Amino acid sequence: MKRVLSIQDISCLGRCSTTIALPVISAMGVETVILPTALLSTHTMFKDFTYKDLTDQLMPIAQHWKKQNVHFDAIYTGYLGSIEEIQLVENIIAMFKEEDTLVFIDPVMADKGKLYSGFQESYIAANAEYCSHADVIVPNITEAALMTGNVYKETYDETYILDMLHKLADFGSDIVAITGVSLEEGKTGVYGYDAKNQTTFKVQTDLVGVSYHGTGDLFSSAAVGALVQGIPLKNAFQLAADYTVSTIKATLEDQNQAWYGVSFEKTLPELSALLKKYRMEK
Ligand code: PXL
Repeated sequence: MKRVLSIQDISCLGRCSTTIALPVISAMGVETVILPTALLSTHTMFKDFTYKDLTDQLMPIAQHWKKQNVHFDAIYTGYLGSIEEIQLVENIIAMFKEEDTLVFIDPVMADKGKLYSGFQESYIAANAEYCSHADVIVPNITEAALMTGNVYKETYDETYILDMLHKLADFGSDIVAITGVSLEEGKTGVYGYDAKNQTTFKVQTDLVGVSYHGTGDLFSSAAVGALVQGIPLKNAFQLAADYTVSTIKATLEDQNQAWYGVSFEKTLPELSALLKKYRMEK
């Protein structure tokens, strides 16, 4: 069985980061080891959330694992709470990265043109430098704009996206994929660049027109779960995008939906079906 290390916070209530990565990647038949970067009562869109920083736990936990000779097929990082944590996680990646370990970085820090609560401007440059340690990075448009120094735009054209893809590729990862890119009416998706082959790729899904918290984490988790099982890049992203859109639609239909996240539990059977389909196409 493949094994992924997921490094991100635990937001106890709110369905994001670890509470998405653990069930979603596990449901894809992949062992999911978690390294929590912080413990929050909820994610940061709630008012008055509690925050217990776990920076001092990261290295002792990693060193204990090192003694167990554990191997990770992928290391997936999401929300990291501080520049200090970024630096520690860089060391942890160096400790565990082997030739066949995929390093997948979701540089979580912002959306809709704004940094998430709690992040300072200095975090942007640190996150950009951190991306150089990845094989794959998946910023959303806001994160891409912040890290490249481009102006954040709500309406844009292909040139704007391509310019950011090339600038992001200069940070050093092999694959750069900007999420939430909508270049056609009624459609959204991922616009990617493979720096080794100097080729671009696009993945498209329906644009549902509502946005829910945690969809980025859902997309990344599904993409990691697919990639680590050898599903080719474009198919892995298509699977993740299809699963995310299907979950957004299911959330919209859910009479009892919670405002704070997606009802991804409803669509886990669909994820299994998608995985089966793409495994057969492999
Ligand atoms: O979904 C990204 C995310 C993860 N973790 C925490 C967050 C957010 C986004 O706001 O607040 C704690």
